[in-house]
Amino acid sequence: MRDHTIEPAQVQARREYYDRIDKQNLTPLWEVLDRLVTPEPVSPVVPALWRYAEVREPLMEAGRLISAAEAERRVLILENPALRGRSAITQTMYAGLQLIMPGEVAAAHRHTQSALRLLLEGEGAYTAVDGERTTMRRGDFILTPAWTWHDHGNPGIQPAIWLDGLDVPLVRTLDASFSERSSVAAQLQAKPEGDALKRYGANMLPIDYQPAAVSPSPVFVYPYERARESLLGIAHGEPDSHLGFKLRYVNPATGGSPMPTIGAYAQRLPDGFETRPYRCTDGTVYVCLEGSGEAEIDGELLRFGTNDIFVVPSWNVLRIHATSDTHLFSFSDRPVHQALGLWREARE
Ligand code: 1HN
Repeated sequence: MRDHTIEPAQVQARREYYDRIDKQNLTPLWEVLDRLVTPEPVSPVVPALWRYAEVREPLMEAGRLISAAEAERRVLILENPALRGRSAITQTMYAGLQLIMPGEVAAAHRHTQSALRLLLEGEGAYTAVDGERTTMRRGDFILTPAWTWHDHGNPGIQPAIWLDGLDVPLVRTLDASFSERSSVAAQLQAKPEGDALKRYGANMLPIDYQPAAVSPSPVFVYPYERARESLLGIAHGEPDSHLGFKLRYVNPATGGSPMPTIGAYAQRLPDGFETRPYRCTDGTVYVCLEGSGEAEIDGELLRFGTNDIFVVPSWNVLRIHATSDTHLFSFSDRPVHQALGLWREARE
């Protein structure tokens, strides 16, 4: 509302009017317009960090309290402190830590929410996506695109812990959640392990492959080994002053994001590197895969080490200071912003 001087009687008359129309579910726009249409994003989301060493213990405790079979998915949700009760780490994204103990399976289901996994600890577990298994190694980025059947299992001897990232809050906002449980716990292995990576992930595509207009990547796993090799292989060049060495994961058939609603990134900051102040509209979840550092988010300092997870809200100014050679994985709803013409960044 623009500044005007008004009489006390007028103030009173308006208040009575607002109270009256309130009962008809009517609200005057002029009282809320400034909060709706802000000159720049004003996110209610707050910067937050989860130290792996501190969440690992309660997660292992969940392993003793409830089976994967009973829980369906044994996950502790990383809730943004400003969004408690909403299963959200940003306004559109969900993050959680999932534990699967040796011998356990998490039964097959599918849903319209898109999901990613990033293995943090314990090797030997697998995720199966539409009939193809992928054994998860640390740092591997694995997709379960919308409406694909997926189940997990751990035939190994170590507990497996990974980060789940999903577009749950976005799909909820759109009221577009559908899901289905499979009649079988574990999908039949219709294809040998590694099939998709060979067909689609080697700078080649099947001769007659045509991606649909809105299609997720046909590659289900982006091995960390490969991403790491790329990050190290470009280290001879000049790092970007705001981003260090940063690459985005792509759908190899389109050059677009791995999934329509979720973008994912791998970043290397050499020891001692300090990024210049940077902001973008996509609130972003970061995972430290290697190294350590300090993230300064709108002036708040968060110290992170390996396997720690932190969240940077939309349009918050981010600076990262690497205190050793640091590799960060991150994900966000950037493809949604970009598809809708909403994405912006600012570099100081
Ligand atoms: C889900 O399907 C998984 O398949 C993990 O492992 C976390 C969080 C919300 C909704 C579905 C999984 C999930 C989820």
